[in-house]
Amino acid sequence: MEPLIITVAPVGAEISRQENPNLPITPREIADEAILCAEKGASIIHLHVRDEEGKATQAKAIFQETIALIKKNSNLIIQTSTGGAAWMTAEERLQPVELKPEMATLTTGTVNFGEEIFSNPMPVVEIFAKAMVAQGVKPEIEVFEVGMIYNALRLVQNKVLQLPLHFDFVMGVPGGIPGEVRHLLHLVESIPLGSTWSVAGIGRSELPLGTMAIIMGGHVRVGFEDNVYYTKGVLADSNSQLVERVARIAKELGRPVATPDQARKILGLASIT
Ligand code: KMH
Ligand code: ZN
Repeated sequence: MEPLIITVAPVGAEISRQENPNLPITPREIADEAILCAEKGASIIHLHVRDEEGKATQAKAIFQETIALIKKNSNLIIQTSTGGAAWMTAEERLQPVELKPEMATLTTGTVNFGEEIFSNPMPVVEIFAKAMVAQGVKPEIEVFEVGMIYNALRLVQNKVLQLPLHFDFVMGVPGGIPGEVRHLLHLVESIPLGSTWSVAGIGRSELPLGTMAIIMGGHVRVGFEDNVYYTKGVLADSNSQLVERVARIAKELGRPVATPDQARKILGLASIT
């Protein structure tokens, strides 16, 4: 099996310090956390940023500052969010792609998101996909529901995107596909042969689904964006604690953990250092 790519999603757009006081917020805090995660085995950072008040923002300048700090002390693959927060406009969400990160997320459909709607009509998805292709940014297809796989494949049919695609199954969002193993099996069976995939289990599904992915040859995303607990009722001290656990389980199961350059090779990224 190829080495395991661990993605860390340390911030997200929705989590606050009320839910976990260890949430990194400023560019410096996010970068410091990212570097610790890299030391523990992460090879990709799925990046959201916050403004001075701690509110989610897609402002290019804050992304730029955070990315520069991360790159100074790590070789992490930068994957900027284009999901942002559900209340943002599409124009706002797309801004970080102009910075030409190695990767960016591309959600290929609309989904209920707790009390909100995470809106991604296909014309908007197509604009996002074309912007990524134009900037040489590899999309990670964010799948909150099985239909989103087929929407992504329609973009391939229409020659907007090319195979092989890399999918991330975000499972357990209230309103999206539940974080259950039977659904993970169905998602994996639904993507074309030669695709790569990772799973981001929300809340208590993070660990079991991540473990399944290690066994099945997929990849794993962990971090406070998805889950702020280490075990039931016990908050995680840091994102790196969650990364370290996945790396440890992978090693126990005989799966090596990818370096960022190994991850670049697996994902077909151009920029092997
Ligand atoms: N915050 C969610 C509404 C992404 O980063 O691409 C969307 C999200 C997905 O987090
Ligand atoms: Zn995100």
